[in-house]
Amino acid sequence: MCCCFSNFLYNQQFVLSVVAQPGGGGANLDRIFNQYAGTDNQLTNAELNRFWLHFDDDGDGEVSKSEFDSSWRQENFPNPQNAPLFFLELDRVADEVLNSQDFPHIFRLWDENGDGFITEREFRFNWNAYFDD
Ligand SMILES: [Ca+2]
Ligand SMILES: [Ca+2]
Ligand SMILES: [Ca+2]
Repeated sequence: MCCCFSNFLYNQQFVLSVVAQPGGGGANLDRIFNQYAGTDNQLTNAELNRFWLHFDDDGDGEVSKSEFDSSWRQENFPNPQNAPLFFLELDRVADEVLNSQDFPHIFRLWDENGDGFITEREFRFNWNAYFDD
């Protein structure tokens, strides 16, 4: 009984995750969101900063274009041929690096209702808008 129920749950989850994948990028998206959002299922400013800084290979607090391009490819994120363009979109304070000057702007753009948290819906919507071709 207990076992059947967990199988049932597993199947439900499986079906949901398959349905939720638009064009194959969905699995990555779920993984990223869950990894950084934590148990409350919402991204704070600090949590989104942590996501951007995971591109910072040399740990100098700034994401250079080459760090961004190579991490984007390594992570198997969508449309790596467009990574240079994504970098330009994210470089809100245009100085050819992504750092703490840019992150709050990106956060505000992605936090659609301005409540200080990015929900999975807000994240998915903006991720797809910015990074799908
Ligand atoms: Ca760096
Ligand atoms: Ca910048
Ligand atoms: Ca929000």
